[in-house]
Amino acid sequence: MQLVGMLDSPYVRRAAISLRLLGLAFEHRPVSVFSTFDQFRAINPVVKAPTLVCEDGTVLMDSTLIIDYAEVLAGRSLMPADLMQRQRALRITGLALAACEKTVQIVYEHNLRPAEKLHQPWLDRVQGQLVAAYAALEQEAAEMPPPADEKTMTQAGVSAAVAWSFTQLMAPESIAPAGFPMLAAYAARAENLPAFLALPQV
Ligand SMILES: N[C@@H](CCC(=O)N[C@@H](CS)C(=O)NCC(=O)O)C(=O)O
Repeated sequence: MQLVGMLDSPYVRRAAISLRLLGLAFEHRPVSVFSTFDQFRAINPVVKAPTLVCEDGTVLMDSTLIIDYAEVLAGRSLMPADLMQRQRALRITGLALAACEKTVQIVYEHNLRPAEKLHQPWLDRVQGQLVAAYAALEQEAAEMPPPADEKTMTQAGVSAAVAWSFTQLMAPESIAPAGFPMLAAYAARAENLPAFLALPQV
């Protein structure tokens, strides 16, 4: 099984960390959707990271769908079974994914478009959405005990920590850590777990 994509993508990283936490063996192939577009296209013509090449050669994409497959393969889940706990985990994971998406949109607007075509009203809209996602995540983080070890790590925790680290790496001017102390502390603790240290974003 091969997981294809760079770990500076939060989607690739959450998938990679999840596979490791689930105890699944996989080969990580750090192929870029930008600098090695043709190599990526040879693996997946849609050029989306992460891409999972399954043992039978089937190509999957989208981090959430890859994690869904991995959980069935592993026979266990990083999501709680209890309905109310599941509802909360889904909310946190959704907020984290929205934060990733908004950060990616800011990065793409700055890095992929010519400077004269940068559209400030769009950036302002995305920035507002990013702040809203992190404000809600900060509220949730106030009730998330920092992970003591990997066994207590859930998908909500993985996604929230990966999102936070990604935004701090790629768009630090967008979100000042001082305004989000609980989330920053949670992510710092998560980043010290073996699975996070083994799969660094840089
Ligand atoms: N919803 C997808 C988002 C994946 C995504 O957008 N990945 C980016 C890399 S961070 C990508 O493939 N970009 C290239 C493109 O969309 O053309 C997921 O969860 O995997």
